[in-house]
Formats: sequence, C-alpha cells, structure tokens
Amino acid sequence: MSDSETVLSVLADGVLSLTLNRPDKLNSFNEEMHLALRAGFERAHKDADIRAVLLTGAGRGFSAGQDLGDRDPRKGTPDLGHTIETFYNPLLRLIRSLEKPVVCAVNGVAAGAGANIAFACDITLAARSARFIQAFAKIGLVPDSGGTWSLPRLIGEARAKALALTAEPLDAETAASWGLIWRAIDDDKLMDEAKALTVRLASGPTMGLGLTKRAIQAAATNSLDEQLDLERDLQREAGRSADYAEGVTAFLEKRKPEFKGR
Ligand code: T3D
Repeated sequence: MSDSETVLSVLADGVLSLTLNRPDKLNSFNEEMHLALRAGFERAHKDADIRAVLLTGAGRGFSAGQDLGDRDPRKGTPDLGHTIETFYNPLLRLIRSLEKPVVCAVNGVAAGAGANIAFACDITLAARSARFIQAFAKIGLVPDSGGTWSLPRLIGEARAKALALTAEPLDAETAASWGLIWRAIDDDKLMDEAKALTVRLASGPTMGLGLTKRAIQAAATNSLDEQLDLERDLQREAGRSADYAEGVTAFLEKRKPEFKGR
C-alpha cells in the first residue's frame, strides 16, 4: 500500500475513495501518482471489506493525463511504449478486472489519459462544468488508456474519430447524451450524489454485481451463443451465493435484504 499524498485514500462504509491529489498540475500523472493509484486498486482487489471504489480528483480538475513536465523532449526522447506498458495498461486492467463497482466522479476537466480512465470506470458521473478532451492529437500522440477501444464502442466510429482527431472539448451534458458517461450533475451536488451512489453499491450483493460487470464486459468480444453460455455459468455461480439466498429470503419475508457481499 502506497502512503503517497498524490492519491488520498479513505475507506468508509465499504467504499474505498481514491482522490487524485496534484491539484496544481490538474492531477496529471507523474510516476508517484501512478504507483499510488495502482496501489489503491490493488488494495481494492485484495480487501474483502472494500465493496466499491469511488475515484475523483482534488481541486478544479479530474486529471489532465500524463504530466508533460516529465516529458521535456529537450532532455531526451522517452520510450512512451514503456510507460504505457508499465503504468497505464496495468491501471486499466485493474479497473476493468475488479469485480466490484467502480464509480468515477469527474469533478472538472478530464484530458488525455484522464478522460479515458474516467470512461473505463463502471459508472461515471460528471460535474456539469466538466469537459472531456482527447488531448493526444494536440501533441502528436494516439489516444491511450483504452480510448481507441472504449470510444468507438461507446459512441461509434464517427464521433470517436472526430473527438480524437480534433481534440475538441466535449461538455458533460453531451457526454451523457452520447452514452460516454452515466450522468451530468450540478457541480455542487456531484460529490454528494457520487458518494450516495457508491455507498448504495457497496451495500449491494457484491458478488452478483461483480459477475454482472464481468458479463457485460465480455459481451464486447463474445458471440450471442458465447454470451448465453456465460450468463448460464455466472447465474449458476451467483445462485450459490449467500447474498442471493438473503435477497430471495428478504423478498419472501417482505423486508429489506442485508447483503454481506458474499
Ligand atoms: O507520456 C506518456 O507516458 C504517454 C501517455 C500519455 C497519456 C496522456 O495523457 S497524453 C496527454 C497529456 N495531457 C495533455 O496534453 C493535456 C495538457 N493540458 C491542457 O491541455 C490544459 O491544461 C487543459 C485543457 C487540461 C486545462 O486547461 P486550463 O486552461 O483549464 O488549465 P491550465 O492553465 O492549462 O493548467 C493549469 C495548471 O496545470 C498549469 O500549471 P501552471 O501554469 O498554473 O503552473 C498547467 O501547466 C498544469 N497542467 C495542466 N495539464 C498538465 C499540466 N502540467 C503538466 N502536465 C499536464 N498534462
């Protein structure tokens, strides 16, 4: 577990809140922040007391992607393939493979990898004032952090290409209406709503929610037949969980279920 101040980490009510915390640099990623965020998601994988994750940013931005201060070309040519392999790809894989809900509260501008990390989360809310920018085109790079995978799937090739080739900012309302995120929310209500949603998810049937996440993600590459088989297998697994027994018992007894996440 990293004790870096670049990502604030708080566990309460089954929710691990991870706050990107380099506000002076719009929470752009340096190596320390990469390692700290990764440590947060690794902890979420291992710790059964964590039943949902809330990712957000401190200050006026969510994240401006890679810290370009660490990429001064006058000091030499970096191997960006190495940094993608070492930092961004493992992070994306940790978020997608975590079988617990990951909520992202985009509190302000999300640019470059910052935008695509937000799109990789399970439920993404954004402040109405937030903007999403595929900033890569402005500096001669290619969208990363899964952007070339998630954008066409979420919004289709025409919109994906236009965003990626022009680097034009997309406002939160439009991002929601296009299906890139779940909802745009008034700035002053964003964190309350995001916290309430994450706490609600953390008190849910964690195993069933995790298997649901796995199934929906698998649909991107499965045929219908493969997906039907997967649903059968996952339903079998979910049907053996204590939370399923509790859910049905509570329904029959006309009371609220008390899920334990098992
Ligand atoms: O390198 C690799 O490992 C490959 C992986 C790449 C992944 C990527 O994410 S590449 C894309 C990198 N990100 C960008 O290109 C975005 C750069 N930032 C911007 O275009 C703008 O800052 C924004 C549009 C995001 C926000 O604009 P604005 O006007 O609201 O804020 P600002 O004034 O530009 O920024 C505020 C401060 O944050 C400023 O510092 P200062 O002058 O007050 O000391 C600015 O320099 C700093 N900042 C913003 N973005 C970055 C940054 N510092 C370092 N790196 C940044 N990416």
